Amino acid sequence: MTGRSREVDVVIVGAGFAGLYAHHRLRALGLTLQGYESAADVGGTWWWNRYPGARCDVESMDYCYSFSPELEQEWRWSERYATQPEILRYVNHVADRFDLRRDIQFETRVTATTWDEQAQRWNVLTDRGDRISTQFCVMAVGCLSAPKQPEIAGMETFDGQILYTNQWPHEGVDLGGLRVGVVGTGSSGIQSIPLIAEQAAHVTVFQRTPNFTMPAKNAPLDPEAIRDRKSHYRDHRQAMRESRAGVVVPVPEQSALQVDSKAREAKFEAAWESGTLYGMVAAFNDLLVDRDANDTAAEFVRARIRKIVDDPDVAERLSPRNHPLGTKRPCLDSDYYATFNRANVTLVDVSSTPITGLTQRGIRTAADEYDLDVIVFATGFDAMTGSLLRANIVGAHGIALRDKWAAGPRTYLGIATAGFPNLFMVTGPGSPSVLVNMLVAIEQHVDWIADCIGYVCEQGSPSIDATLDAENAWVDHVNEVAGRTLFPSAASWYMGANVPGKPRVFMPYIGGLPQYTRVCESVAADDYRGFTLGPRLHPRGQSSAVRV
Ligand code: N01
Repeated sequence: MTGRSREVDVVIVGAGFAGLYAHHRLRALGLTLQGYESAADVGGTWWWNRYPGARCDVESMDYCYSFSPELEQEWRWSERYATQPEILRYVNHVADRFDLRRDIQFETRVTATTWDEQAQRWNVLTDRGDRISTQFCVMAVGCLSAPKQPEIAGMETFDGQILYTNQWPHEGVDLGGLRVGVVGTGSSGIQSIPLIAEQAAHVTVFQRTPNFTMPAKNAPLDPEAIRDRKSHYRDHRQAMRESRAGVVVPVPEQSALQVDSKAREAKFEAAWESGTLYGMVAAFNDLLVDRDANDTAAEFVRARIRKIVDDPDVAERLSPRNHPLGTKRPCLDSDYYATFNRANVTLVDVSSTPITGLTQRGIRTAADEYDLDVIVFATGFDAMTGSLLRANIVGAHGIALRDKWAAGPRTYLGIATAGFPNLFMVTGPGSPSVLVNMLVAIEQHVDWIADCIGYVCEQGSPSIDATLDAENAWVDHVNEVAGRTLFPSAASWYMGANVPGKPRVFMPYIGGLPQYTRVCESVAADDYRGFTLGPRLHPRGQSSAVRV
């Protein structure tokens, strides 16, 4: 039913991995829930991103929920890196198994979220006319779900078909015999280009920034390896939680500059062959903090590109030189560099000759015009803040989140932001989020949020809000830790640099998952240090949410 007015304890925005787990966890507290999801079904990013080649770059057996030992035993992944359809099947299985669709209204976007000071509650409006009053809001909106516009002139003039990797048609697209242009060489472009090249008559890749990508070495999962993992899954999950990036990677102890070139080469070689996202950056302990050390890794990858790509000019154009390895999100690929050896693939460097616009027939650059039947934009997202800001959140004293964050996001622990009581962000800016295995980050956040809501209810208080002092100290810490690394030197989406006009602030927390989790746990153990409870509106125990 849409267009209704009612009251609940918690509104959960989003039905991807984060939103679904929030439903599971908060329902167990006996709270009344209302979920909203703009897509037609569950899955979040995996519902939208259906482009050819879309698959995860964290290993399947790590990129899944750990909250249910039964679930992890019964589900069987088929490949080392699962495809988007398989991940979506998994999400649907979880939704069915735990009856998680019950409180979710699909094809409904939250259009306004306003704090009512008097009632100490949020009023939520949707594009289908729903008006709902809720004590708590959990924003499970994803870090990479607000598509970024390509900012290219003349989009409406093109006579052919325009496709976006992040809104790929569900029925699929037959690119056979067509001239296809692909704009963008981040993870989405790098995954899709090899498959598009297998179908299309010709593919022209418009590359502004070459990216570092490593071979995924994807393969079917060995039944013996699955059995082995399942026999000690619980221990493995614990090891994941205790690891810096939420995946078990040996902790490097040596500097890249303290070993001879032969030993260094051997380490990089092993990392390259491991087919893991974190292998290269974790080969030595100083690759993300020392430019000279990083250069050794970057040069190893460039040498690999020269080895794979036949044409030395194309190899050079594919070679990243304007940012240290790992400071823009690295990619895992299947045959990306080798794809440029195909006769039907052309690489166009649009940093030296920028795209000036779309024309009726294709894409015009400062140097040439390319006739195309289809243009695929793999141009990315307004990362980390875009999906939160489009919910038009207005907090205490009528202050809009958009205004509060005009100079960049400010949060306490990446979970809360002062002046927006009872509003929780799952993997918000200022938390490890996109730098770690998202599934581990999501479960840690949702568990913390559920405990916090339980605490507020127990206290009989209508609200909880981060203090400005705690938030300022956390933001300083996030910046200070980032400042010790090479990350701020890259024009990355981590920095907001991919969206014109967006403030340049390093958004995720880079201190590592274990350190971050310890801080969250100590905050909770210390009666939610850095938060204040709102004055009781009713006698103790009578807040509108069900007591736990
Ligand atoms: O987006 P991106 P994405 N003219 O921002 C280019 C996750 N993910 O969708 O670098 C020309 O990385 C832009 O160029 P530049 C993962 O975290 C995961 O690929 O700004 N080019 C860049 O090359 C990933 O990092 C998976 O100079 C333009 C590209 O478009 C994140 O999502 C799979 C342009 C955008 O790359 C985002 O990845 C997919 C313009 N006007 C995504 N505007 C896996 O799990 C933008 N570009 C494997």
